[in-house]
Amino acid sequence: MGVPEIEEARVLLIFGYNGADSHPIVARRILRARQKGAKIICVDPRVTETARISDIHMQLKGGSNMALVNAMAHVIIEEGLCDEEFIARHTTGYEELKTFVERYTPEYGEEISHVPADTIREAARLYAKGEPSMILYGMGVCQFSQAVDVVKGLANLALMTGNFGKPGCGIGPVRGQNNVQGACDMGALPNSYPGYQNVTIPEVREKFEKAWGVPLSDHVGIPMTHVPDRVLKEKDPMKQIHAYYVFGEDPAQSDPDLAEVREALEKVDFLIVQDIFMNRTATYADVILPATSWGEHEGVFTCCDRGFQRFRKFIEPEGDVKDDWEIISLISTAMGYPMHYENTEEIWNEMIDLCPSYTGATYEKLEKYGGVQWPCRSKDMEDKGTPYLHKDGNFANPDGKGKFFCADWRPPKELENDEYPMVLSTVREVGHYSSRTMTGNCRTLRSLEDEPGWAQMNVEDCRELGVEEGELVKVLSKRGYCITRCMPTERVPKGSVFMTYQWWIGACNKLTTAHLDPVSNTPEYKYCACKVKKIEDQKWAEKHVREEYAEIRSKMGIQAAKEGYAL
Ligand SMILES: Nc1nc2c(c(=O)[nH]1)N[C@H]1C(S)=C(S)[C@@H](COP(=O)(O)OP(=O)(O)OC[C@H]3O[C@@H](n4cnc5c(=O)[nH]c(N)nc54)[C@H](O)[C@@H]3O)O[C@H]1N2
Ligand SMILES: Nc1nc2c(c(=O)[nH]1)N[C@H]1C(S)=C(S)[C@@H](COP(=O)(O)OP(=O)(O)OC[C@H]3O[C@@H](n4cnc5c(=O)[nH]c(N)nc54)[C@H](O)[C@@H]3O)O[C@H]1N2
Ligand SMILES: [Mo]
Repeated sequence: MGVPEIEEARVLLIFGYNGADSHPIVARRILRARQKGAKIICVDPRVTETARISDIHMQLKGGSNMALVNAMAHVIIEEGLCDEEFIARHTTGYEELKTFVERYTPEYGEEISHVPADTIREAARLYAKGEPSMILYGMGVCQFSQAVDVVKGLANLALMTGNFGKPGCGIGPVRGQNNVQGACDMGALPNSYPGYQNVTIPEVREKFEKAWGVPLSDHVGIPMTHVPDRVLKEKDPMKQIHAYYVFGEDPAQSDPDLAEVREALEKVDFLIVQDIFMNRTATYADVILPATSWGEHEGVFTCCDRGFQRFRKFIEPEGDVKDDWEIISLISTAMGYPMHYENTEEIWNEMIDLCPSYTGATYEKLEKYGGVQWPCRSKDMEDKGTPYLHKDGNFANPDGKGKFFCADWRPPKELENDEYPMVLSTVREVGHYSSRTMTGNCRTLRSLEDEPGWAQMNVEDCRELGVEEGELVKVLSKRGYCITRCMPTERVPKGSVFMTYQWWIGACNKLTTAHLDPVSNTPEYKYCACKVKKIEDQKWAEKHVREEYAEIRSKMGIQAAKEGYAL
C-alpha cells in the first residue's frame, strides 16, 4: 500500500499513532478519508485530534495494547466476522489462534485495558465489516517492552478479515523520520547488509566480499540501545566498546535513562559525532565532523511505504562541510580501504546490483515515475515496483501463507508504585522535532515553544497537587528528575503524565527506562513510574531554569546573538 491509499480505506483503525502532531501531511489523508465517509477507530490513552474526529475512541490504559488486540480478535472470531475463504486459502495457524484468544473475552480485555467491553465489541465489528479496513500504527505500539507482539497481533486482525494485498487495506507502520525506512533498507541495522541480506548467510557474505574485495565478518553487530552496557558493564575485553561513531543521532538527548547514556559517552575512549548542527552528544565528542543537510545535498530517501524517492540539492552549502557520503569515503580511504565515488548515482548503482529486491530501481526510473516501491527486481522500464507487498494474499513465507501469531499480554516493566504513583509516557508535539537541532534552530518555532517544555497532566491531578498552568514542577522517577511546566488538560487521563522528549531542561529521558522489546530492542519510552512535585519557590525555579539554559548553551558553544542563536 502507499500513503495516498489511506483515502481509499472505509475504516481506519489508528492505533497508538498521533498523525496530527507527528505527520501533518499524513493526517490530511486521514481527514480526507473521513470526508469520503470512512469510519475512524482511534486507540490512544489521550484525547488526540484523531480521537476527536473518531467514531470510536478506545481510551485504553497505557501498556495494555496486546490485551485489547487479542480481545478484538476474540470478538471477530466469536461473532463469525472472519473472512473464512481468505483464511483457508492464504493463512496458517488459525485454529491455534482461535483456541488461544478464547480467554480474551471483551470483559477480560476491559479488566486490563479499562476500555468498556461493549466498546471493544463495537470496534471489532466495525473493523471487521469495513471494506476495506486499514490499520495505521505508531510509537504507541512500538515503544513498549511488548511491541513486536502487538504488531503481529494487529496483523492477525488484518489476516482474519482478509485485509491484505489489495487497495486501501493492510497494516501500515507510519514510520517516524523521512528516511528511517531508508536507513534500514541500506543496511543500517546490526544484522544485515543493504536489502535485508543477513550477514550470517555465507552466500550473502561471499557476494559482498567479492564485490568489495575484502574479507567480511559474519558477526551480528549490536543495536545502539545496547551501547551503554557495552561501554560501562562489559567485562569481556573483546566485547567492550572503545570507539563510538555517532552520525545523524543524538543519543545524549533521545536515548532512555540519560544518566547512563551520558556516563557511557564520557567513558568511551573515542567519540566521533558527524552532524549538521551542534547537538547534546557532540558536547562529549573528541572529533566533530560537520556535514551538509538536506537541501545542500541530493540522494534517495525511502518513504514508509517502501517508495524510493530522489531528493535534490537546491542551495550551495556554506563553510567547511562535506556530504555524509564524502566524509565516509574519506575516512575509509584514510583507514586503508580506498573508496572513490564521483556521485550518489555511482553508489546507488553498486548497491542495487548487490540487492536483488532493489535491482530495478534505477535513477532513470526514479526520475521517470517519481518513485519506485521495492521490491523492484528488473531493470526493464516496465517494472515499476511493488505497490502491494502481499498482492493476492501471497506472503513472504516459504509456503506463501500468512501466519497467525499468539502472544499473551505482558505488563510494562516498571509499574506505578507507592513511591512513584503516576505513569510517565513520552510523545511528540507538532512544533519541534526529536532532538530539536533542526526545529530549535528556527527562530519562529522557538518563539512558539521554548525551554523547559511541558508536562501534560489531568486537571484533577493538578488540582490535588495545587499546581497551575505554566507553573514549574519537578517530575521524578527512580533514575532522575527534571523541571518542566505544568499543563493541566482534560485530554490525558488521571494518574498519567505526558511529556515530549526534545527539551534540554525538561529532559524526560532523564526519567525513562532502558527496558527493551526483546526483538526490536526499542525502549519502553511510553511507560515508567514517576511522581510530580510542586515547587514552592517559583522565583528560584524560574531563575534556575534560566541559568541552566545559559549553562547548556555555553557548553554547546552557543552565543546568544541579538536575533537568536544557533543550537
Ligand atoms: N512534530 C514532530 N513530528 C515528528 C517527530 C517529532 O519529534 N516532532 N518525530 C518523528 C518520529 S522519529 C516518529 S517515530 C514519529 C512518531 O509518531 P507517533 O507514532 O504519532 O508518536 P508519539 O506521539 O510518540 O506516539 C503516538 C501516540 O501513542 C500514544 N500512546 C501512548 N501509550 C500508548 C498505549 O499504551 N497504547 C496506545 N495504543 N497508544 C499509546 C500517545 O498518547 C500518542 O498519542 O513522529 C515523527 N514526526
Ligand atoms: N522519551 C522519548 N525518547 C525518544 C522517543 C520518544 O518517543 N520518547 N522517540 C525515539 C524515536 S522514535 C526516535 S526516531 C529518536 C530520534 O532521535 P534522534 O535520531 O537522536 O534525533 P533527530 O533529531 O531525529 O536527529 C538526530 C541528529 O541528526 C542530525 N541530522 C539531521 N540531518 C542530518 C544529515 O543529513 N546528516 C547528518 N550527519 N546528521 C543529520 C540532527 O541535527 C540531529 O542531531 O528518538 C527516540 N527517543
Ligand atoms: Mo522515530
